[in-house]
Amino acid sequence: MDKLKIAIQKSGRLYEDSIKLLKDCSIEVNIGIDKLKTTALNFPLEILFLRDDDIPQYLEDGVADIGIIGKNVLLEKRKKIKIKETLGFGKCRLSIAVPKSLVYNDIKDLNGKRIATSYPFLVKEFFEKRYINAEIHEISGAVEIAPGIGLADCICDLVSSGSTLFMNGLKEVETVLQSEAILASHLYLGMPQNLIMDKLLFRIRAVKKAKNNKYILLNVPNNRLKKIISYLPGVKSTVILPLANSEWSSVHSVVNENNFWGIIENLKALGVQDILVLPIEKIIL
Ligand code: PRT
Ligand code: ZN
Repeated sequence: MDKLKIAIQKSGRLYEDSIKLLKDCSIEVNIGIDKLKTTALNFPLEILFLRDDDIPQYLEDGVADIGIIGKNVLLEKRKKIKIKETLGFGKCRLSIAVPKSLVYNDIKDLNGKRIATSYPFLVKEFFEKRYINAEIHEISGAVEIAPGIGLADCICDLVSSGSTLFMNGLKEVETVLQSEAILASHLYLGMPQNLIMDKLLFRIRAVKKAKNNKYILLNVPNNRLKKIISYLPGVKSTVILPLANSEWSSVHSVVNENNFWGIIENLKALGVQDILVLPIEKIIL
């Protein structure tokens, strides 16, 4: 078959963003009612909708060629698969939390404790590396209620806003893993799957790069032009266009989201005016 098979979560926290990623890559997907699998309309891609926990095994077996899963699931399952790209969504952390009332000084306070988790392997590894001797109880869901019903002394679970822990009278004390969605693949892809995956990766990287950057246009007094453009990295170099008012120029550049506000503050202080900030759809270098 001349298509690349991608496994994505059938429903849940990664579903919407996985579909959006394909759309951002200009891949049109028609999702039928049964939602077991579908074929992209304008790219050689077959999409399989699965439970996230099952995806690593399907990737190892080659039932799916590539898949989108949380790094937490990927590392816990320990299947023989390759990480191809981090995707920047589904961000969360796998954390240890204890009852609020427990006085917690450092990790040694977890010695001898019973800890409930759906991530027994990652927790065991975390404790072993730190010489902590705790009793791990594997449970598959509603981990946060375990201390309240006397099943465990503390938990290790995924946290994003922290409100679930708060509502259950727990506080976060250690981070085991920072996680986000990952694109992973079967170890040995044949042809043309390998080629199609590279094409898809090329698009994903262009989309990711665009998301992390903004296009900015600003009006700059000519006497400070040199100084101002030294603050603007641009993709290759900054664009400078003359304005009708000969004392001013229009400057166009691309600025990374991470240091965006710092750069804007510096530019304002140097007398830049009329700053326009535009989203970028794709960056292809
Ligand atoms: O049905 P299926 O098995 O496919 O889905 P699932 O129920 O196992 O997974 P799902 O949809 O809950 O999560 C899929 C993936 O999303 C996870 O493997 C993570 O990689 C990622 N992710 C990101 C999260 C969270 N954020 C998250 N907050 N997964 C789960 N949670 C849960 C957490 O377990 C806890 O119950 O949300 C609660 C905590 O959230 P806050 O905001 O209250 O801290
Ligand atoms: Zn799951």
